[in-house]
Amino acid sequence: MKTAIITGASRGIGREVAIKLAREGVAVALFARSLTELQALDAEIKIQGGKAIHWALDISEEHNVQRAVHHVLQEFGHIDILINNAGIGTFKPIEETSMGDWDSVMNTNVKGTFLLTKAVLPSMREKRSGLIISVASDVSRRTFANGALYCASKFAQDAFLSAIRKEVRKDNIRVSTIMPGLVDTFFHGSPVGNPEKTNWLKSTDIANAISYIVHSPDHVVIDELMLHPSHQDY
Ligand code: NJP
Repeated sequence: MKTAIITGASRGIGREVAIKLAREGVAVALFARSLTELQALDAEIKIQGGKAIHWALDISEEHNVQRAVHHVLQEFGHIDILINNAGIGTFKPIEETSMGDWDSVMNTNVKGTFLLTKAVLPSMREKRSGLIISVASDVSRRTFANGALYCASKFAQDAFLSAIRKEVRKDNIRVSTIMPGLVDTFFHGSPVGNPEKTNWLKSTDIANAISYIVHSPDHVVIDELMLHPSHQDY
């Protein structure tokens, strides 16, 4: 049975990815900070006949990331897939952006991706296979006013993953980066289903893209996949 760690599994894209992969027969390890939501999702997956475990953590804390990955290895025996999905954003003029904003966005989007990737690599290298899929953003490649911090974090995340792709290919580990445009999730505190988000991508669109990568044959590396809602002006 294939296994996957999914960060940011408590809601939005990560939750949808976890449900889809579990239905497809992947054992899923659900990571996020909100224990109650993780417990509910874990139970939902099990009711549907899937296999799940969960671990509540902040992905920017190295010790907790190491403990969580260790727990997954003990429970599942191996890790085939890491999905770096957890992420946050703040959107405001730079003079209003605090050190606290800087630290929380950079620590989640960049440091979290670094810590999870670093933690899973030894076991993937040992079995000479693995797939690391990360949800970056279309703003890993473009910028917009009042988005300097978020764009900087997503450019950095993308650059980190692009270099890692070259570093780990000799061990048969594939690294894929998804760059979505606007997705109707809970991102930045906005409820799912707000009328202005009607034409946005849905979490299921991103889950389908991730499933496509997961089920691609071993000799195929999907380096990058950018997708937008057809109505987005970018
Ligand atoms: O957002 P949301 P999305 N440690 O808010 C978790 C990217 N993206 O699904 O910890 C651990 O519904 C949080 O869980 P909790 C975006 O940059 C989005 O849209 O319990 N987990 C929740 O499960 C991000 O990388 C759009 O609060 C942490 C999840 O992250 C990814 O898509 C466009 C955490 C966020 O769920 C998924 O975001 C785009 C931490 N420190 C890229 N901090 C878009 N929605 O339009 C947060 O280009 N989480």
